[in-house]
Amino acid sequence: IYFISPKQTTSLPANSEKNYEKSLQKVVSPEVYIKHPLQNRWALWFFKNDKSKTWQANLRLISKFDTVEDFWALYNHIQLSSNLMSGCDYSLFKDGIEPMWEDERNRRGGRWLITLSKQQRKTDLDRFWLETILTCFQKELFSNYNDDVCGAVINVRAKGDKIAIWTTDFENKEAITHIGRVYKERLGVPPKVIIGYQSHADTATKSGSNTKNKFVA
Ligand code: MGP
Repeated sequence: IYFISPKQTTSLPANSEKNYEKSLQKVVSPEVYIKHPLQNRWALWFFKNDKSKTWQANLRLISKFDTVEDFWALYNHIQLSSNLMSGCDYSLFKDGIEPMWEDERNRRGGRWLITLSKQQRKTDLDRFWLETILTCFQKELFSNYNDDVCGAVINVRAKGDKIAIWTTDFENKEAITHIGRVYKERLGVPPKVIIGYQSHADTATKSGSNTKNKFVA
């Protein structure tokens, strides 16, 4: 990154605006004035549990962004997950995909689920969620399987918080196992701790409290 010293600016040709702009382009790196684009445009959603309304009516779009700078501006402006009331969610999804089972891109999909103990809200919740978001942004991490990623969800719950990455096709074993392996590694989950992948269809129709795993990592 180069900066213009006062000396340089005064020595620029005073008569030509074009020349001035050209000189400026030479000395100021684009890094300084161009925001860093993300591979996708993302939408952040918020869910607040109001029992008088339907599940879908409780879901609100907060904002969309497609640069690193706009993400941090938003992230620094909103509450940390650990400060939210129980029953709330954040969902971060690629623009055009609604954060619900019913969306065309989620209908046949599922999620890698991280379940946290109550104690982990203090120690792990916020950093796991941020790491989940940054993992989704980094295209090269999921390599060829990036298109399978739909988004990520955090559920703040009294019984234990949950974080998940949602993918589009529960039959795409290759993509799912790759994403699961990378995700587990990124969070620093010890190898002996098993995480599970469940289809939304199973989650939506489950009768007991546990949905069966289609895959584990
Ligand atoms: P939840 O908020 O995902 O988990 O689902 P929670 O609160 O920990 O509950 P548990 O059942 O996993 O223990 C709670 C309820 O919200 C579901 O049973 C559905 O009624 C509703 N719900 C959740 N999701 C993600 C959806 C969705 O995508 N579409 C619809 N229509 N309802 C949903």
